[in-house]
Amino acid sequence: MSDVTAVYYYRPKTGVDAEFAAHAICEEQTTGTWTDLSTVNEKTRYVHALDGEVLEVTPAGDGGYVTKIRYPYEIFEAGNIPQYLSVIAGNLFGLGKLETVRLTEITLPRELAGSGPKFGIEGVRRLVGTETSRRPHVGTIIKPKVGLNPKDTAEVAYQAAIGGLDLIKDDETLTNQPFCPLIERVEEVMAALDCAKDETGKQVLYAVNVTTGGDRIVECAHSAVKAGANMLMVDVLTAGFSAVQALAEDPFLQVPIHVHRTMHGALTRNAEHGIAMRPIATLVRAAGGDQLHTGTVSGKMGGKAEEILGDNREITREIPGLKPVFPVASGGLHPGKAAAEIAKLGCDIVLQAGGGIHGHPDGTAAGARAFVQAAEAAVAGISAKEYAKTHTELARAIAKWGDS
Ligand code: CAP
Ligand code: MG
Repeated sequence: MSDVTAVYYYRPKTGVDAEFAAHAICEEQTTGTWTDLSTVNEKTRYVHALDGEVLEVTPAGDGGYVTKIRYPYEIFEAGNIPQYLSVIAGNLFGLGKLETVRLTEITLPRELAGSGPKFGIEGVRRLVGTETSRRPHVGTIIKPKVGLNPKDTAEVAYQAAIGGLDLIKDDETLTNQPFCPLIERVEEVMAALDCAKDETGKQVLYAVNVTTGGDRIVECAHSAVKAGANMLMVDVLTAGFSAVQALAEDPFLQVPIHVHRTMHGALTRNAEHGIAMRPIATLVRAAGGDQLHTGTVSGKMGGKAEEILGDNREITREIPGLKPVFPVASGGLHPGKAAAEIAKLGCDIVLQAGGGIHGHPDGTAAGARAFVQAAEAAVAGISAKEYAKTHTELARAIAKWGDS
C-alpha cells in the first residue's frame, strides 16, 4: 500500500533551522511531540512503524522553504477523511517554530480515496445532454441569496429555466430557514422546472442546499429527493467533508452533489499560511462531490489562473476508479466575462452567474439567455460584441456590464 505525501510551504521562526522545522512538522503529525518520551522504549519501539519521513526540504527563493513529507499509510483510518486532515493539516499550523506554513498539495493512495463521485463529469453531462457537444454548462444561483419565499424562489427558477440554463442552485447561506422551508422550496421549484420542461423540452437541474448538522444531513437529503430534488448542494467546509461523503456513499441518493466551498478564503487566501485549494479539491473528489467551485479567472474572488488550472487538473485527471469532478467557475461573472473563463479554463466547466443573470436589465430569463449566448459565442470562437449584433439579450448585458 503506498503512503500519503504532503507538500508544505513554510517559513521557520528566526533562528530555527529549516530542516529542524520540517522534522518538527513530521514528528508532530506522526509519533513525536516537543520532547522525548519514556513511553517509546525497547518494548514499544514498534510504534516507529508510524514515523513520518521528511523527503525533501527546498528553499523557495523568498525566504521560505518547501518540504515534502511522507506519512505512512497505516497512520490513516481508511475512509475517515476528518482523520486524514487531523494528520496532514492538524497541529502543525500552530507550531511555535514556524512563522507561517501552508499545505499546498497532498497525494492520496487510491485505497484512501474511497468510491468518490457517483456521477462525475460524464454522469452530469448525461443528465444535461451534453455528452456529445461537450459544451460548458451554464447555471445560476437564485438571488437574492436569502429572503424569497418558496413560490417566489420557484418563479425565479422558472425564468432561469426558460432562459435556457442547465443548472439552478441555492445560494450557500440558504438552507431550511422558516422564511423558505426546504421541502416546500423543492416542491415549488421542481414544479416550476416541470412547467419549463413542458415548454422547452429540457430538464434543468436544481441543486438544493442540504447543508446542516452531521446527524441530520442524510435524512434531510433523503427528504429533499423524495420531494423531487434532482441534485443536492453541500457547503463542504462548513458541513464537513464527511457530510459530502455520507451523501455520496448513500445508495438511496442517486442524484449528483454540487459542492460549494464557502469559508475557503479563510484557508486559501494567504499564500504563506493555511491550506491551498488544491488539497481541498483532492479531498472533495475523494469524498464524492460531483461538482466543485474552484474559482474564476475574471470574477469577483481573486483567483490566479495558473492555480485554478492546477486545481481543475487535480479534480479531473485520470485516476482509475475515481470519477472526475466538474469544476465550477462562479463569482462575479456576467455574460461579458464568459469568454475569458472559457478561453482560460476550457469547456469542461460549469459557468455560473447570480447577479450577472438576475441583474440583467430585462430580468432573469433575458439574463439567462444572455449567459447562454455568451457561452455559445465563446465556444464558436465569435466575440461577444459580434454575437451581440444578432442576440439582443447579450447586447443588453454588454451595454450594462461591458464585455471583458
Ligand atoms: C456567486 C455566489 C457564489 C460564489 C462563491 C456568491 O454569486 O453565489 O457563492 O461564486 O465563490 O454568493 O458570491 P454572483 P466561489 O454570481 O452574484 O457573484 O465560487 O469562488 O467559491
Ligand atoms: Mg453564493
